[in-house]
Amino acid sequence: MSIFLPPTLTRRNLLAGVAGTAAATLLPVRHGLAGAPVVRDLALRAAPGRSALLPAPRGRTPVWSYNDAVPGPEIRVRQGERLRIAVENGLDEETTVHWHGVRTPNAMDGVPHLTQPPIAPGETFRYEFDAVDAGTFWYHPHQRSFEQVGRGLYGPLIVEEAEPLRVDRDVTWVLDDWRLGEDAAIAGDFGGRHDMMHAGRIGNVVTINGRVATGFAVRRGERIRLRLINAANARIFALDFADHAPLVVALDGQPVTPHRPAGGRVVLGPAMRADLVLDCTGRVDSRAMVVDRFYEGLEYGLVELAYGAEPLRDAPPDWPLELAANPLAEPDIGAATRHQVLFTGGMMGRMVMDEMAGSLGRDASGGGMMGRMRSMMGMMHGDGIWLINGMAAKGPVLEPMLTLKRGRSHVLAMTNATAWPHPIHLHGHSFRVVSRNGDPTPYREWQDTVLMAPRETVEIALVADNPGDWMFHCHILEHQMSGMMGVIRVA
Ligand SMILES: [Cu+2]
Repeated sequence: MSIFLPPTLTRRNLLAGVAGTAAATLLPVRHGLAGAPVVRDLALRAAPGRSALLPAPRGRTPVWSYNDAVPGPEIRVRQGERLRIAVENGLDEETTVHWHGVRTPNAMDGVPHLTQPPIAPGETFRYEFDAVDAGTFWYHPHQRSFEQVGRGLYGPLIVEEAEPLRVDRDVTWVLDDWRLGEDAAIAGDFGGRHDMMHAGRIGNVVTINGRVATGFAVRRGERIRLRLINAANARIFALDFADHAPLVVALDGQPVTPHRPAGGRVVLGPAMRADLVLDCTGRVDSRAMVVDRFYEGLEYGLVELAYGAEPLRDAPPDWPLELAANPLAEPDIGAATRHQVLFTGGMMGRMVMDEMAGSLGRDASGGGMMGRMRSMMGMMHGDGIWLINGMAAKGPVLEPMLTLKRGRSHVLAMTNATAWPHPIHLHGHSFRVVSRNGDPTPYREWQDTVLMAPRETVEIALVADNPGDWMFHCHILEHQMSGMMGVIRVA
């Protein structure tokens, strides 16, 4: 581990604030004739650059970025508008852009070889899709993501509601985790076997909006909509806002019943987002550290809320907290077709499978899964480290692991028979998380990426209403690259 950063719990200097993404907001050109959707024309260029991740006097870090900024420019449009985005590849290798969480037509989903040919160096690909859902989304390459995202290629995509939530400030924090050397350069050991077998590429420097942050200026009484996006390859965050009690109002862009997060911590696996309503209830001139507590024994202070001397108001405002629902089709659980999905592999994977097959053996209801797990025990060989339903993905062209009948409701009963957490992402759809370990979830939240704990079973439900071949994979990018992905066909 490096001597520098993330900031320690005792750090009190506020020299480096949270850099806004606003400076880099991409201002789209608007078109729109009566009756036609408003079209937003945008341009992104992926290319090598340099970025000041660390405060001076550290040098700028060589990165790969969009429009010479980390994160890439915040794309901000209104719900119902059409985005037309020309992506130019200024890298020395192929790339694509995936619009994470946005329900695009299949051909616009940005998966190389599956939905489009990769964009060659020097070439431009034009993406075009409608912003059907309001919410907090993001964009990143889907080509060698473990290195391209890891070197800084990602940016926020915000779709505003027709009637946005009333707040004093709407703020985006894109979280990332970097593995930097003493020279502030990114360690070049992408795709290392140890990272693939274990928790993925965990770094030693955490940034908010591309900067190591120490202070975030707030005012007493202020209400902030805080949009959190986890753009890290592998780091999971569990943010504790000290004496504050933020309300979660949306997850993965989709509105959820406003609630305090379980245990007071906002947990975000890679690719996941949460919209919080943060009422700044601290005293003037006080400080409160936001602490990331996910990895036990490795807690650190992410950023300090720094109260100014002037209060905005004495008590939190009495404004509505509910967001309007997006136009998602409601799955009919009773009529749904059920599918089993089993995740296996990784370090200590054999041990967990033995243990889980044993406990399922004592539980008559576990029958099919037990047989499946037993039959898979002989398959833990070859160069795939992670498997879905006994298959480790290899190469760019994949046959579907499941076909979902279009227009129908489906339940995916997923079992994580590994010793590691996995954020599982389905492209092209949002799904309801309906149960965990057999217990109904309190909010039946819509997600596009669901974090599964080791040994956990999770049921998700969706209407398969977006036709095409869709990626289904772990968003720990080192797990994805070493087998933990598949294709789900909607036809
Ligand atoms: Cu994983």
